[in-house]
Amino acid sequence: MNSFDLIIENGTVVTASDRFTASIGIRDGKIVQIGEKLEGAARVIDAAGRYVLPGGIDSHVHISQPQGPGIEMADDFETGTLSALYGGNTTVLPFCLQEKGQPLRETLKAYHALAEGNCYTDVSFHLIINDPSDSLLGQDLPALVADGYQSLKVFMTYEDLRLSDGEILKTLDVARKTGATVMIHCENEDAIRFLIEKHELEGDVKPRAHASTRPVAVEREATHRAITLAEIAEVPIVIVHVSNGQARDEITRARQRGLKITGETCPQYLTLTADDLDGMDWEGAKFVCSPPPRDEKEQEECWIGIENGTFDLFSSDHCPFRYNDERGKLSPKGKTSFRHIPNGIPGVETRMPILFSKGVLTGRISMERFVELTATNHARTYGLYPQKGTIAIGADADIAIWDPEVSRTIRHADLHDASDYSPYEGMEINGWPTTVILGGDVVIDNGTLTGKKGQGKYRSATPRKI
Ligand code: DUC
Ligand code: ZN
Ligand code: ZN
Repeated sequence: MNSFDLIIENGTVVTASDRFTASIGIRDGKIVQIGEKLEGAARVIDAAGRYVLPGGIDSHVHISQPQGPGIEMADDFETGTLSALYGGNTTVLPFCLQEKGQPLRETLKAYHALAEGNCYTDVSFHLIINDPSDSLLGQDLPALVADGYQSLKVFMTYEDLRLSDGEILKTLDVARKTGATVMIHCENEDAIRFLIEKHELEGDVKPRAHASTRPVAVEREATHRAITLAEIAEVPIVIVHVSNGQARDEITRARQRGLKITGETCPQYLTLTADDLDGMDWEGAKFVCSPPPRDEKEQEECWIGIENGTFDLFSSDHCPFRYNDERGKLSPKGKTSFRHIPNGIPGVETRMPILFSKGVLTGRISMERFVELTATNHARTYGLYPQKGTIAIGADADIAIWDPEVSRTIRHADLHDASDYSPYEGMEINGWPTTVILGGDVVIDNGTLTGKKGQGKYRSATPRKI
């Protein structure tokens, strides 16, 4: 009888802290041995010349989230996780949006029903708290955190989602007591409203105005306020999708004061600019997301945050809408003003190849830092470590084998999400994950899908230690 179901040999194994050549022995979905030369497996993969990394974890994706009337997100759990898998991810963390007044257990039940049997990767959920009533904060949320739903997002923007400072404080207080992890979307809604009205009065309604009405100051102020609220509530927080140097510096200063702030940035802030929203006709709508892409100087500031450790997480904020579609970016209402264009861009499949190509292969960051930014820190932050996010004995055998010699041009036609465009169309990329292993099963085999829908499972999370 074989000792292993699968051996991966001759590859360069990289974790957040180490790099070594070794064989990995996998049995019953777990990594059971790491050694110089292993023998006795049903299948052996020769990974010579390739990197053997923990499967990617994208902790910021939106899938099947209900939108306003007539608008539909492009991806469901099938297409969203399939696209994630082809981009080297083995776990994604989508958001479950609480409708106003909806009990959180009902919210979760609805998303579990959407995910069950449909996922190609493992999933774990974040909650979006939209209605922090006394009963939600007093009973429902603490019970759910204890049940393994340990992360939640609150918004400082979007008219129908934003929480007041008082509501955020009360939510943070629950997080302090329960060990929940709070992610905060930092943009000042009142300032945005003021600017939107001004631009519309001047007849400036094109997609580019989306960026002008959400300037850096709007994000910097809200980031500072979120950090201040966390300081008052005495709890760590995650500042998501940081787009610029000024917001990044708020995180740096907070850490210098001893606060535990986790920072996240995304590919769009390294590679896109507000000028992309200026496309012909309404093409700029393809790049409408919040916070918006900035300029080349701010791209560089975000790179600095990646290099110097201010950012702990590199996520996609995958939030896909179709472009040429009345239910997407070109909705009848969306064509009347930038303020009605659905916010969000696809990117779960291209997240890691972009950072690998533009960050690792250019020498800006090490392979170890790449692993930390794209897998390990996500597992640590959201209670999935060490089962996920590393290559170690006892961990889930979730592995992506990267070929640094592959050269590709990003074409949406080659991607697997259900949108109809990529904001990164035409970008030249070196390096791509060619083989992906989920729970010990080869699910992408040299670029060919061998995994099955439903193979990905829900994974509950462990709350922060309090
Ligand atoms: N901004 C968000 O906050 N969420 C989804 C997409 C976006 O652009
Ligand atoms: Zn957000
Ligand atoms: Zn988001």
